[in-house]
Amino acid sequence: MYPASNKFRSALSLQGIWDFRFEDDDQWTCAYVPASYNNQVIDPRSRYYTGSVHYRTRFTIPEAWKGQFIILRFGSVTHDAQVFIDHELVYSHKGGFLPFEINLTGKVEHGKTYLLEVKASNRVDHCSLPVGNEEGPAFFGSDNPGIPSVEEAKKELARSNQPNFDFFNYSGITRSVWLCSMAQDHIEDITIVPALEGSIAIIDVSVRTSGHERPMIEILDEDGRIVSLRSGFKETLAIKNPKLWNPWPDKPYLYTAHITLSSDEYDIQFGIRTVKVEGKRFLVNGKPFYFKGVGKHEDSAIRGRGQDQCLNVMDAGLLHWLNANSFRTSHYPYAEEMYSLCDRQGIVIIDETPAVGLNFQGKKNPYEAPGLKAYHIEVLEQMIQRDKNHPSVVMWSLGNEPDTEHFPESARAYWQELYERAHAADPQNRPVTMVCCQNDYTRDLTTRTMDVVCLNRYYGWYNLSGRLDLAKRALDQELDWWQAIGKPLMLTEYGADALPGLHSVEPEMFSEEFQAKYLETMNAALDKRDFVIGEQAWNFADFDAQQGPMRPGGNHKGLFTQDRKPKMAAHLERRRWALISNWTDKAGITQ
Ligand code: BDP
Repeated sequence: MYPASNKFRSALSLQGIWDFRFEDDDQWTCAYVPASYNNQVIDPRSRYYTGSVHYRTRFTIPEAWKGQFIILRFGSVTHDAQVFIDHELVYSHKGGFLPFEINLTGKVEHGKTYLLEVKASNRVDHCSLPVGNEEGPAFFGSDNPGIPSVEEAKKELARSNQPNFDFFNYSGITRSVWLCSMAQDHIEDITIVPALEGSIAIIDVSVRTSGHERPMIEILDEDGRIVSLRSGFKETLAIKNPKLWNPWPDKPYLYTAHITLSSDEYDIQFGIRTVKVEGKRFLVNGKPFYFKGVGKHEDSAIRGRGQDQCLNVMDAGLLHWLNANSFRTSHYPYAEEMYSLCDRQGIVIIDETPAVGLNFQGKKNPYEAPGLKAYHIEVLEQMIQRDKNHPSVVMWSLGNEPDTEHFPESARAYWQELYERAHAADPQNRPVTMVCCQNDYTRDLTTRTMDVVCLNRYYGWYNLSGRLDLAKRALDQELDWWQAIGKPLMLTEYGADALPGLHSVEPEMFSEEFQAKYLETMNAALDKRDFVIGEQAWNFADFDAQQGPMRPGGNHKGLFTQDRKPKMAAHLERRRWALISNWTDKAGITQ
């Protein structure tokens, strides 16, 4: 559970400037935690370093924590972490986007100061998530296969980090580090499942504790009034005429579950809302919902992928400004604080695992990587466990743009198992999807098995480049094909790079005019289709990517620049989305 401070619990943040060094250095320098080190540490190695770096700080266990249960919690370390206390290895963790906790109870003395060291590795490979490409080339290398001198030089690439994904491989201690204390008898986990029966909300609350005492469960409204209460480990509570959590601009009403033991208490905010796929519709609170929004990244100029609450508040505000209602956490689970903010701001989230890059363009079957599936399931289940109570989360994305074309049978078997695991792991049983790469869709056996068909399409950009007339025709033809599949569909990515300030009288590639025209053209194809339940432009803002011939200073498909200034396309979407209600029912049967 997320760290809390109250009359029984303490959470001390270890944020600040830590000692930092690259693996082979003996000298320490400084790095701020939480943040990626790549931009802040001015060193020629910082940007494209491959391997491990070390961080070091000291912490003291307060005298007042005697007899308490004590944990050290990392929001995330990208990608792999080894944690040492006074030079002794106490924990190893694989994966860069989810929290981990180290139980220090009984292992530390009160009043004593300890040296905390973290060794963080940023290597990615065929078995990591996100996926690295051991052979190279990088995602956007123009590698002209076959040139002997290039082939010779490329052998060196295999030794370095070759991300098989289009975002910068930001590394380090990227999210908050907390030292937490609570009573030995404490609340370990809370699960909340809301349902609606007419005008009554039925709320199942399960509480797991470390002891035997029955917890008290109270539900408070936004004015702090108790609206329902019971004691027990697994209880059903009812609220008459509940106020629902609805996406902005409706009110995202939040109740608080206040759970108490004689030695502990924990408050968790939750919303009463339901989600369900029915026929061609995506229902939120029983009403057809239309996704308007973007794919995002955790990305900013100085902190890199480092947790940044100020930026999150600004981004949520800009999503409102756009008249958007949703985003996808492309291509990894984001910092927990963003989900709580979206609960409050009424922003709908498609929550994605870090499974990006399972695609080697047919040169290799990605599904044969040893141990990958088991690890993927572990990450998926941990993400669902972490985010299960957030009303903002309405759908799980198992991964982004895997190969479903060259190894269609392996793909179907692999993703089917993950799909089932996601449904089984989610107490709220939200819809599950996997985001489909632009490919020969007629060969794809997987995408159609998901609850919602989610497509990333770049007609007019990576193919039929610049020819929006033909791009529209091609998208239309493909949408005809999906229509016959009979599932709800959304575009989870479509867009064009626009270099901010580059203009052209006629829309030409890389100009702001082209980006706006591109989105307008594709939107027109979506508008005609009753089974299209949403549109998420790629991307919210320009973001940093691996260097390459198509990435001048990063990926420029943002509606905003990296420092959040709107491009022409942002104004276009803002005008468009003002006219599309959240509750647009394109199939038109209910209204
Ligand atoms: C898609 C990927 C996304 C990329 C985007 C692009 O899902 O990560 O950034 O294309 O090329 O293939 O801009």
